[in-house]
Amino acid sequence: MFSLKEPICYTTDMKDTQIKKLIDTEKKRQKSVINLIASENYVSQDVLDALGSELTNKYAEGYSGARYYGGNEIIDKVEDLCCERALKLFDLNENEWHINTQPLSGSPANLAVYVGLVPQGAKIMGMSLDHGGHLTHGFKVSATGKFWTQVPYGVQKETELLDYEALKNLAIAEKPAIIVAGYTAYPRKVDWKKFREIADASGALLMVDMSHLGGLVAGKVYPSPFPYADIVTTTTHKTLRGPRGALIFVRKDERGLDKKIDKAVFPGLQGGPHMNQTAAIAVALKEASTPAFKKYAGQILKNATALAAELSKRGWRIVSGGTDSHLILVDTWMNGAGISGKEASDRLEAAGIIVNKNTIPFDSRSPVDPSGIRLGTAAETTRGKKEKDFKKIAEKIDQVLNAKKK
Ligand code: DSN
Repeated sequence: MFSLKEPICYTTDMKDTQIKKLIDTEKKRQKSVINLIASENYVSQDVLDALGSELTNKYAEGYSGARYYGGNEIIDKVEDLCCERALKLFDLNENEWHINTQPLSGSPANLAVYVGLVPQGAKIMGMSLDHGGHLTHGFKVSATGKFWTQVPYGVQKETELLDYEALKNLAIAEKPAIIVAGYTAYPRKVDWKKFREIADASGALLMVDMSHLGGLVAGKVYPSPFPYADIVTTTTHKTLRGPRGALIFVRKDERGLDKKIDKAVFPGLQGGPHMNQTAAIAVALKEASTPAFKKYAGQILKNATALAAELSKRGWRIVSGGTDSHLILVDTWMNGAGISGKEASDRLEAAGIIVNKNTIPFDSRSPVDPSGIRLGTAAETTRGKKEKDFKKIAEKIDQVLNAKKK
């Protein structure tokens, strides 16, 4: 059974002593720090066992029941089970939703959606990276910004929240082929229904990248995008607490989006799927369907609220004024009254608290040394921490960041 108390417990008996030593040292590092990286988590022993299994030996190009190599009878069952569990976890009907479990991670999953559905050169309307979007939402240094044209959007300056009316006007004016909602550094609730209306008003497809939110949606503590989206992508290793990997959910209808996306994943972009990874995702999906996981998801939110409130009480500016998720964006620079995001992140790391520096909306500084840090509560909640622990973490963060000024 998955233990919340000691999730980092894998021991190996490897003969390669160099690699074993590095793994052991990394395990020690993971145990010894407070991990507030919003996109990380600690997987169960069962997930690690599946990842380290003999399934890695098998080539399985194609999809269940239609492979290019022999010997895939058992592999088919693994993929079928993973698909079944993914649909069940998010209360989806197999007549309405198709699932592809093969993308190797989040970026290839998003790329596959565009390769399958968006004509080259057409417009992807996605949030700018510096406002909380992702590279694969059409940013210029990503392939998604080279083969397609991004129509960037952001948050409102005063509220640091999405302005749905402005988004609607932008979409109607630009006519993107696809609108991407779901972010890496937007802490608040997203109104998926409003995005559906915007997509309908502009004739675009609606894709939700819920990579950060997968576990929160599964635990029913964050609104589900499924009633509104045409396509939903998610990584499996963030709040969902599985191995690194990704899933693409596609609405099944006369448009045939599902078939186009399957073809884009294989043979469009990938060869053989990593079936050890698929099995590990299946394990995580089962774990995420338990009442214990629902409680875990709720605790993630309580912890994030407690962390944000305590930091705010201690004088730190929380972007958008708070959080509705696992994620908090802290403005550490505060127009020069505080310290830069890089300095904050370096100081915290030296004190055993791991975070990432992050731009804040309308940042006056550069992305390599921005004005803020991003914090997340999913990993430490897996280790059993509660609100009182996060209050102490906030106190420690405050001490470390303030030390500069003293
Ligand atoms: N790197 C992930 C994150 O930290 O949000 C997104 O890919």
